[in-house]
Amino acid sequence: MERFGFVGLPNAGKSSLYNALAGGGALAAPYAFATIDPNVGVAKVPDPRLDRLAAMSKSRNVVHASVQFVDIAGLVKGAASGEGLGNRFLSHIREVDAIVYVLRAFDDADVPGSADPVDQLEVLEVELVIADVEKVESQIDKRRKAARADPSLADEVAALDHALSVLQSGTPIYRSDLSPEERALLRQQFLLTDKAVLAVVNIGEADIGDEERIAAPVVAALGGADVVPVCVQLEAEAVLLDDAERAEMLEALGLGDGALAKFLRAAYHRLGLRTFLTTGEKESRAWTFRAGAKAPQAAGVIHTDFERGFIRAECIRWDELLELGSWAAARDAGRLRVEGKDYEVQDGDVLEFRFNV
Ligand SMILES: Nc1nc2c(ncn2[C@@H]2O[C@H](COP(=O)(O)OP(=O)(O)OP(=O)(O)O)[C@@H](O)[C@H]2O)c(=O)[nH]1
Ligand SMILES: [Mg+2]
Repeated sequence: MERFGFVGLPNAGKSSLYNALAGGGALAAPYAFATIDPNVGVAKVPDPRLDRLAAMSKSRNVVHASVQFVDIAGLVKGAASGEGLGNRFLSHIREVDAIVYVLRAFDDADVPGSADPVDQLEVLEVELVIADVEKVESQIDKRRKAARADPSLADEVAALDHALSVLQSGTPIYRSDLSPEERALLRQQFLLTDKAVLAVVNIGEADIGDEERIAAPVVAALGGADVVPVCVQLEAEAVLLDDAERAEMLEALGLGDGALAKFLRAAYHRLGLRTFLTTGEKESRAWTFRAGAKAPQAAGVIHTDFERGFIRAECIRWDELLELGSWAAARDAGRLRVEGKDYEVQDGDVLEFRFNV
């Protein structure tokens, strides 16, 4: 399963965010390094399309897509050279597929630390960039030597050179001008800043309603990344309530289905993950595939036999199906498309596979 990791200064609210997503379990405390070993959790990705299809089919079982998230220890200035929890912490970041910066914007006299999210982002990026510079420097001569014997490695060396100059100017790879081809050549280095990135701006309760203004400087600093303002404390409290109470509380605050739902959807998307759906009386389910996958690969998510023996897929968009009322009605109306092995599955497709093994 794909994972994203929370990266932030001590007391930014990483463990509180973890608790909000996992329903508790992590120590959240107003002192630095409350977290030492990472907490790993799983969250289901809210999907109103799935809920509506399940209602249509009167499904006995509903299965959401899910993602894994890791609450990592706080990072401090100098971490790349061993300050705080140093390298131990960096190795935990290396293992995740995407980074979620948790940036504190709430004021609380009882909780030490900066409440300026852009300042924090800078500290975090500098540490990750320094670690990457060291990594590339340690590899580049070896690869250059190898390229002398094997000229096919020249492109990789060029990519490392480019990466090094970008990193040395203080720019993380994720917002550099490195091409997708260069990034592919760098993948085996597992650089910390060569990952997908999102940010959660942890706002105070008093700032609900003013999220956009507070998040704006982070949006500007991160360029294209998803930035989701969340009042983490409140979401962590809300998750402990039952569904009705929770909905009422979020409604009263004007938070809709909650900032967490928005965050999870953004994280899922940023990881390159997409959803196709299956629906029936027994079960409605959201299945995860990688953007760009063809029909047989998507079938393989359900079962390897489906991929191996793939014949064709019957397909309709979720909202069209909903409008028609049932799979049988869609078939009768001639609205089920028949797709072959070259079909690129789209987010929100409802599929049934024909296979033969
Ligand atoms: N007032 C307020 N306090 C918060 C908020 N979010 C977190 N806190 C408090 O801030 C303190 C630190 O939160 P944690 O979630 O433990 O922070 P962390 O980022 O995991 O910290 P480390 O594990 O030390 O790196 C806790 O006492 C939380 O209750 C918030 O939105 N508002
Ligand atoms: Mg913590």
